[in-house]
Amino acid sequence: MQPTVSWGPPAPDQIGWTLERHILYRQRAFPDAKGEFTALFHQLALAGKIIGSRVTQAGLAGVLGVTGDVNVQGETVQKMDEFANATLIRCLESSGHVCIMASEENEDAIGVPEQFTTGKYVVLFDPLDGSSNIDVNISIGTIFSVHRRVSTGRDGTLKDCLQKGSVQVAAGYIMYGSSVMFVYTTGDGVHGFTLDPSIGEFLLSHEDIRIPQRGNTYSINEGNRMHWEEGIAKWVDWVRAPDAEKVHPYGHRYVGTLVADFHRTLLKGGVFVYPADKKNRTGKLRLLYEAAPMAFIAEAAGGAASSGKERILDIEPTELHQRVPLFIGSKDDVKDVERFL
Ligand code: AHM
Ligand code: MG
Repeated sequence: MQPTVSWGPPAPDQIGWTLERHILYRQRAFPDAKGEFTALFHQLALAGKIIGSRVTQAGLAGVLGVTGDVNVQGETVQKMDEFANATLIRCLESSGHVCIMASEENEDAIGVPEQFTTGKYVVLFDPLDGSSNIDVNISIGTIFSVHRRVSTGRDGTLKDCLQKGSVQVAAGYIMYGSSVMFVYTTGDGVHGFTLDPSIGEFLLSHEDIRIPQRGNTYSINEGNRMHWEEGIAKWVDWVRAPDAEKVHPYGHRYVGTLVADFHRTLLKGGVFVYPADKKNRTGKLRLLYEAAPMAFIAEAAGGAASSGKERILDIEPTELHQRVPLFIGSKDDVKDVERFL
C-alpha cells in the first residue's frame, strides 16, 4: 500500500527523519492504526531524553551513588536507577495506552493509577541497565519490551506480563553513551536514532541494521572463569586459539553493560555470552527485561539468541524476575558456542 502522505522514503542525508515520523511512515501499511503505538513510543522517547539529560549531568545533579536500598534482585539501588524507574513509570502511566507495566526494580507488576485511562499495551523494562557503570561515566541504557495485552477489563494482569518473547509487538533500548541512541524493532528491521540535543529530537542515523553473519569478537566476563561449566571454558579457549583458516583468535570486548555490549555486537557482529555457571545456576540476566527484548532485536537484524538449550523467544515465562543464560549475536557465532554446551 502507498503512503497516504507524501513524505517519501528517508533521504540519504536522513534530514528530518525523526523517530516519530519513522514510526508513522512505517505504520502506513496499517490503515486501521489509531496512533496509539506512536503515542506510546513518544512517551518512551520522552523518558529516554529525561533520563539521558540527567545521566549527562550526573556528577553535577547530585544523583551519583546509592540510595541505601536493595532491590528485588538483591542488588544495591543507585540513585539513578530510582530516578530512571520513576521517570519511565510516570511517562508511561499517563500515556493512556498502557494497562500494566513491570520493571526490573519493582517486585510486582505496576498498575496504572485510577486517574489515568488504560490502553492495550504492556511495557516491561530495565530502567537503567549497567548499574555498576553509572558512577564511572561508562555507557548505560534502558531496555524495553512491548506486548499487546491478553486480558480484558480496565487493569492488566500478570498474565499480560508473562508472554513469550516471540509475540512482542516491539522492543528496543536507549543507550546513554557518547551520544544518546534509541534503537527499536517491531520485528521487521531494526532502526537506530541519535539524539540531537540541540533540537531535542531522535534523528534516524542507522536504518535497517543487519548483524554480520559472523564477527570477530567475543564478550563474556572472564573474571567468572572459575565458576564456568566446562563447555564454556572450552569454547573460550577455542575462540582465543589461532586456527588454520585464520578465523581465530577473536578479540575480547566486555563493557559490563548489556546495552553497550549488545549494541557493539549488533553493529559489528560477534557474540555476547552470559552463561549459567556454578554461582548463577540460571544465569544472571533477566528474561523479560533483558534477554527477550534483545533477542527480538537480534533476530530482526538477522542474528540469533539462545539460552544454550532453546531459542530465547520461545521461552514461556513463569515469573517476572526469571533469569536465563544468554548467548546472543551473529548467527554463526551463536551456533559455535552452542556446539560446546
Ligand atoms: P543490571 O541490570 O542490574 O545493571 O545488571 C545487568 C548487567 C548487564 O548490563 C551486564 O551485561 C551484566 O549485568 C554484567 O554483569 P557482571 O558484572 O557480572 O559481568
Ligand atoms: Mg540490566
